Amino acid sequence: MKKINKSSVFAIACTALMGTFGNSQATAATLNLKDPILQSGTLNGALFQEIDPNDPAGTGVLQSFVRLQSPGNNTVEEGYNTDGRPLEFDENNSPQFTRSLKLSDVPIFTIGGVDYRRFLLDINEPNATPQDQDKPLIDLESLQIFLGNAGDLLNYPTFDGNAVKIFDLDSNEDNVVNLRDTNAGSGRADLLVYIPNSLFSVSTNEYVYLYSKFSGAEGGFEEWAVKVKEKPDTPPKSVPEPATLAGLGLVAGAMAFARRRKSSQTA
Ligand SMILES: [Ca+2]
Ligand SMILES: [Ca+2]
Ligand SMILES: [Ca+2]
Ligand SMILES: [Ca+2]
Repeated sequence: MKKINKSSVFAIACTALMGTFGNSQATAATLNLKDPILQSGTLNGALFQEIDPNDPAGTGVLQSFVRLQSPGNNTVEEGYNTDGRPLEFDENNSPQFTRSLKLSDVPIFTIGGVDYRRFLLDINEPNATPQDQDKPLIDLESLQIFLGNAGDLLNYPTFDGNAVKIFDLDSNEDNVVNLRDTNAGSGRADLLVYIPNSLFSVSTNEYVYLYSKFSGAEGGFEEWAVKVKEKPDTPPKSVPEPATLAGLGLVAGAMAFARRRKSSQTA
């Protein structure tokens, strides 16, 4: 189980309190993460945290389990992950990008003593233009998570009775999260979403279904992932540990130096 560093916990805890009190009067709560000032907050029990462009978290190749793209000039997109075909909404048809996801593959992080399952979102929106400063903005209108008894279920939202909804951003009111494509382009996550792990214990179904809906969606695809594949620059396992290599190099260097000194003295 991974731990989050204390400063992030503090930041999340503070914004959690702010969010709780700030939203208590609203009938439709909005978590505004589009402005640089607020980088994290809670909405209906979920924690949302933007990834700072300088933070190495989220770098590498995202292994998406659902990829969405608004069709044509439409700026609304929705969909969910499954191995089933044909797909119902705006999902990418490739089994590499839209596929089943097992709960055991969703990592658990402990924040402030509470366990959460973590999902990554990569937003892919156009850059701002002088005419339209809002192009990089996008709104997460819906986020629902289900546990299903097979990986190829279809027919959202009932899934023919084979899935149980365990989280709904809108379960109490019509909530929305305002977002910005902070890490421009695709291939780098923009947002971490933490869902309380306790919610996942209501069912023994092992397949996770994540349905999301965005508005203000333009340009490239949005994708959800749980894992980032590191760039393939790590050495193969047969190579000795770096410390061993360094030690050998030092010994060899010292021997060569001693030999040179000896030969220069005898000359
Ligand atoms: Ca991005
Ligand atoms: Ca946009
Ligand atoms: Ca909503
Ligand atoms: Ca987009």
